[in-house]
Amino acid sequence: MTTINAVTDLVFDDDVALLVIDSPPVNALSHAVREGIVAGVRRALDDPRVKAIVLICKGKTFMAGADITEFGAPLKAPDFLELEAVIENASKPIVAAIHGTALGGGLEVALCCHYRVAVPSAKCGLPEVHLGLIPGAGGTQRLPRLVGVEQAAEMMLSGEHVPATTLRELGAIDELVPEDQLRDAAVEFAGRIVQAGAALKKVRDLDEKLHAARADSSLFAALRQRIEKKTRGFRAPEYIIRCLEAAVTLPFDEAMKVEQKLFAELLHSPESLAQRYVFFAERQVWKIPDIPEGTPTLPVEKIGIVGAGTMGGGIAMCFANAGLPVTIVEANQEALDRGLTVVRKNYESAIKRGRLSPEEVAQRMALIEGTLELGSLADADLVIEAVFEDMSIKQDVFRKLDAIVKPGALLATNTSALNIDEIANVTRRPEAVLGLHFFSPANVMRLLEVVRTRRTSKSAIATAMRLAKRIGKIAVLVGVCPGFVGNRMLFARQEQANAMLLEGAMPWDIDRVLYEFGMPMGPFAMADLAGLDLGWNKETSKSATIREVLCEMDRRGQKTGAGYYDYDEHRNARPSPDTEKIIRDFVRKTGRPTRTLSAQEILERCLYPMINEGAKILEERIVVRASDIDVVWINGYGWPAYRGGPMYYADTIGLHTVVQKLEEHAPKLGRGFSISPLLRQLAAEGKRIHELRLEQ
Ligand code: 3H9
Repeated sequence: MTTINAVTDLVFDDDVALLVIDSPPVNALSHAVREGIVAGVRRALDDPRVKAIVLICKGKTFMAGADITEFGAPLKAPDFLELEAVIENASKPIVAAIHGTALGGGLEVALCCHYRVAVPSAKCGLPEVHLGLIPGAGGTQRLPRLVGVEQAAEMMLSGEHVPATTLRELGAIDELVPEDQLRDAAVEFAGRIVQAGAALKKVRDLDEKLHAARADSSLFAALRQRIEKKTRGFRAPEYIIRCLEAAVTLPFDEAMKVEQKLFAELLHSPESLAQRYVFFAERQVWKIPDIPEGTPTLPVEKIGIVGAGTMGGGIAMCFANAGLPVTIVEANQEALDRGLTVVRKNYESAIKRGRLSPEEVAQRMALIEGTLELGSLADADLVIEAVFEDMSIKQDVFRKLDAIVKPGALLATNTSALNIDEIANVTRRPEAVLGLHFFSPANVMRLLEVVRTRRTSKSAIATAMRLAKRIGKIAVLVGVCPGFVGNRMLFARQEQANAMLLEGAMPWDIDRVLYEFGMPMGPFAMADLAGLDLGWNKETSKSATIREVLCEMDRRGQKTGAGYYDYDEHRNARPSPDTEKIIRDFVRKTGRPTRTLSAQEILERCLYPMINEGAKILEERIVVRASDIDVVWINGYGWPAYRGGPMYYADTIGLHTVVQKLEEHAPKLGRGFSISPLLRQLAAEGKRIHELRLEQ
């Protein structure tokens, strides 16, 4: 074995040299890795014994891309293009041996190798789009030459990791090799190449797979149209399409220049900076200062759910999707049947959309059992309560569960706002009680707020966080406060949105501003979707708010065809003259003057109070770091990732400006409004908030 540098070795197997990369955790192509590969390839090329080279990685994965932490400064030589030229132009065959995930720059380097072998479990992808980037090391040019423009577009625009088995069929992988024999099989493959005197295949020279796109003049327009809605506000998807257009219209080297230019532009764009911040923020959430790795966790293999409503059913699907058996308990057969029918319908629509096979759905449904007996939960490891949002009902459920469920098992509530300390206090196991706040639809939304009470044990928290990862959620640990992180900040926004209606704005004026900012919808469209009658009671309704008046007129949202908006049969919303009249009449009765609110005022009054609330959440140590708040808003409420979350956004505006504007608007912000001392302090010191983390 020859050590090239700290992260690469050259190992000889007869006349094949294995260039072994060992740079945990994900073999990212840092400066040291790039340097090691170039030096290793050169050494192998210079060695007359060597007839072929295998590029292979140690650890859990092939190279997972460029080292994102290096993007802040110009890349030190050798850069990607130099490295790739050394590989592609090598006079001896180079074979990439892929396991784990070959992603981004990692896949791009593999595409410069003359051949690629992979184990069937390996996956490949160009996920740069999630970082607000495009593949910038030739991926936009080489991938379409191997798999065709449409497939390449799909991979780059979705950023999805595609199984090696699929890529073998598409022609990007030359051979699949047995799972536990990658090294030997790759050496054997390289030996065969040498024996056969096979050509040194350069992907850049291929052209055939581009023909179809050249012949289809409507391809790119159709692509743009298809992604328009989903990628609104993001810049990278459009740049990916431009690179593909270059691939089919320009010679390789010219098209590479287009890729380089667009990559460089994106690298410094505010969108990519924000998305790279989000990438690391989403990995920080798992790190909890007082709960170190290795904290003992409880085995969780059986789940119980109380309540088969929309939330209960969605939560059951989350666990069944991860292969965990779930028992759902309902109070009566009708509600249980209704709940299970909704679950089945959701799965059936997944079959229709090609997301799941009928067999997979059958397996998942078989994991979900419905019952009317709370006693069936006796041997569950975790029970999640998802009943009506009412403290006394929830406390009653917890009392019963405490008596039935085996000692030590965790009891969780899916409450979105209630005080979980008060729920825990009615049990004899407060240390095993916590909140698991799923977001609706629970089987779709990635966010999970894991709520610790004053008495939740560290082991219970560690167990919940591990379980969240297992079911594919992104979990943020939060403390108890009304609405926790997400809804508490949402309340702050809603209060202002409601107030602005009374000052003269219409629901669609406010929604439009937030939609244009990048949110999937504004507060009033969201209320219509959720149903205006959530928590509304016909008997006690007193026309005291606009919402109450709408409900009294049976305008209860999308489900009744009218709410703040009017809806057609396809649930398309249009501003409602009826609502406008209702609002104007309501305001007139209050005797308040109305005025025209500017888009800027609407934006500031919706977002700055949220930022202020976020700062209070930090002051109160409800989260351990500011970036956790951003993760909540991106994954739970559709805050646009290219704006990095409310706390990150605050820093792009400047805290000084945020405070100044809050002061300016203060008389309109409600009697209970006050500016967070922390926000004031950071603003006065010229500091930033999104990097703030609290010591325990
Ligand atoms: C690119 O390649 C650009 C090129 O086209 C052009 C260049 C000119 N860099 O996710 P995990 C860290 S852009 C630096 O928890 P998993 C991560 O922060 C890149 N660090 O593991 C974490 O650190 P910590 C395109 C990275 O097993 C640790 O590794 N590639 C990178 O759940 C473990 O990560 C991508 O976008 C990186 N590239 O998932 C792939 N990747 O422990 C990004 C990870 O301190 N990576 N880290 O918190 C992934 O998708 C996942 O990490 C992966 C493993 C699927 C590989």
